[in-house]
Amino acid sequence: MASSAPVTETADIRNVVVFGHGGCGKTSLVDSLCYVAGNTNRKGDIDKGSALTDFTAEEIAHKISINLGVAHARWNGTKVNLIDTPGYLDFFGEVMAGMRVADSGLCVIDAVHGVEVGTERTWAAADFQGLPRMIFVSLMDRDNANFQKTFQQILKTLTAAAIPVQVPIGSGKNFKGIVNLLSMKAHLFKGGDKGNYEETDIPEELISDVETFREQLIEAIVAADDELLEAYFEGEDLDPKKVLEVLGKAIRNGDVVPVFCGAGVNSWGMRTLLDKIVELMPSPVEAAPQIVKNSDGETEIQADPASATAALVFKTTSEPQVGDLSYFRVFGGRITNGLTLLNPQHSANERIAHLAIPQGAQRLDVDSLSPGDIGVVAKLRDTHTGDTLCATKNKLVLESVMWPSTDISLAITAQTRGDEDKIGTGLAKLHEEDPTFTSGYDPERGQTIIRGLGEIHLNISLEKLTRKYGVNVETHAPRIAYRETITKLAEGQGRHKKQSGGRGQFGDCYVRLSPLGRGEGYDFVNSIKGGVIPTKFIPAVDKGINSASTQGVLAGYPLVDFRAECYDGSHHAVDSSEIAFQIAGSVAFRNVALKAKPVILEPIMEVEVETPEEFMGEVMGDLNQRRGRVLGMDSKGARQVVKALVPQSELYKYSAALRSFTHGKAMHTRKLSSYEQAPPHIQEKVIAESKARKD
Ligand SMILES: Nc1nc2c(ncn2[C@@H]2O[C@H](COP(=O)(O)OP(=O)(O)OP(=O)(O)O)[C@@H](O)[C@H]2O)c(=O)[nH]1
Ligand SMILES: [Mg+2]
Repeated sequence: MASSAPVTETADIRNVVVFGHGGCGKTSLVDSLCYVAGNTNRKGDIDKGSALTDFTAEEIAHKISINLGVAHARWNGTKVNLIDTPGYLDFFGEVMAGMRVADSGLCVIDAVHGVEVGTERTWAAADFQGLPRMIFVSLMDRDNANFQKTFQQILKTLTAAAIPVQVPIGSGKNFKGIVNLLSMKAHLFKGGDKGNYEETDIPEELISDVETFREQLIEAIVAADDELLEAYFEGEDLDPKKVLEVLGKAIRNGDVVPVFCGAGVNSWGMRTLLDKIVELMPSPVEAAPQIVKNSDGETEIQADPASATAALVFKTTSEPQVGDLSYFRVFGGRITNGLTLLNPQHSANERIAHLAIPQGAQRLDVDSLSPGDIGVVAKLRDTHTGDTLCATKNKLVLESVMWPSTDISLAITAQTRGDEDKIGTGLAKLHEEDPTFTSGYDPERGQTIIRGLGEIHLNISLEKLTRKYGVNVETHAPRIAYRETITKLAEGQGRHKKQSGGRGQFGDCYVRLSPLGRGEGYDFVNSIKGGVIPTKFIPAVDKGINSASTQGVLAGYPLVDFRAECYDGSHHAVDSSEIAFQIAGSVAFRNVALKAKPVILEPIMEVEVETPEEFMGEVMGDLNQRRGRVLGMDSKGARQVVKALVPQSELYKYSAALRSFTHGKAMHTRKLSSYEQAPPHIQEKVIAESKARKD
């Protein structure tokens, strides 16, 4: 029988989410940390497709992280769970999921490019989650790596609490080692790929720089503790153990963010980084209690074996040869293999068979998981990402992940007739794996629409659909949800009369339509005098007009923002009925709307583009071409933020265009702002397209 992985007690666990801009070296770092710790046998390589936490076919093909990945490094008796997250903001949901279950964060920043848009976005998410943090300045071995410059950007754009605890010795090809500012020793890297180093005195030429940094570090630490502060001013030697303890507390309070440096690919700096994660980062015991919903309202649970059991499923994967896997973090109680847990959100009992801890794609069987640990289990029947698992007799629901909103969409059609059902099943499975991917048939547009965080996100989701479910789809621009409205007051009659043996049908109304302001919707006014239409039939007229307005008179788009006033009419004592007046109302609507100068409205998006200064000219020129109107500009660190109103129809594939002319350095967000009258040539086009569709 294969032996089980050791069970780690809560105090010996660190849950660290690794985050940062795309391509800054996170996955290589996680791989190195696990390799140096001896928890993997081979050093993975992104370019060879062998990195520990990038193992899906899409990740290997594109050489980027797409899913969060979990691996662990056992170091000095502690299990460091590393949650490697993607840097491309198209996969931001994974970052939010990783942060939700971590107790601390390691922000990776590439020493060549410094702080980038993805660094800032993910940093803000860590702020939101209240995570204590460390920073690792990576790629110190690359040409043009610049620790000082990167550090200044960190101070300016991320946090004034950043303080180096290491400084590099050399950079680029001359990167040789680091000075540890806590021990005041130099670590000169030896050859080999295990990150071994020789401890020596600090090189002469670095001493003055190092002393300045050391002083800043010590002052920041002693400021967090009265006893240390006094000892410092008295000129006493500071107890290194006490210094570490206070530093740990300052990090947990967010008063200090220590900055490390190195190079993941050759394992340089990994050993000290592991030491410091273990010594300084919080264990689940130190994490704030979780608020959970229960039958009485709310209660708190803690990472304690005696606490009520609750685990949050933060990731689901579904691979053809492997089946469904659920990754979860235990927040309270101990979970043992073979236990049956309740999923309260889906009222399902789930048996935890083959309890395991993840190591990249691998699963290592384990007998039980302590509170705070991260596990993985196969074949849960009704459990999806974001669900809670709790004891069957103590129903609890943990707060789910804050998923980012999805605002990019594409229309799809099956490439092969008859594949529609398979596509539907596949799309639903993709959503179970990734809550930021959604899909559905939109009756107004008559299209199946997929939605996500960006074009890369959607394209890669479709690659998964093909690989896993064997179906191919074609993509199209989603039809724009145009609207119609009227621009002048008009009035007229709607009459419905039918006499075909037996009881007839009779309804007759006069209606006045007048324009309302954008977003004001529909309003009905009854000004019938003397009962020419009996009161009981008035709601039918209203209903007839309202339902007819869902198909406008120009191109069949909903006609909005108008008032209908019913001011005259007639009825028949026997033949009048609700249905007859409803039809009369809809006839009146069609007659009058045509006379009220109808126009097409187009959706206008509020777009925010964040770009380095150097691309401002191109960004503005391009927005102009897209009929954009700039609302304002703001600087944000070294970048500019442009706010503009742009018609939705001009934004198809905008993120790909933006990425291409800014070399991936800019990003945008968008949200619906309003509807505005489309220019005449667009109106003509929309009307012609609608006619062509009808024909
Ligand atoms: N020279 C050098 N190259 C590195 C280092 N770390 C990573 N790389 C290379 O940089 C590229 C990106 O590395 P990844 O580890 O995939 O970066 P990432 O941050 O995980 O990327 P995403 O997850 O896609 O955001 C790969 O080609 C790596 O081999 C390093 O320390 N030095
Ligand atoms: Mg990665």
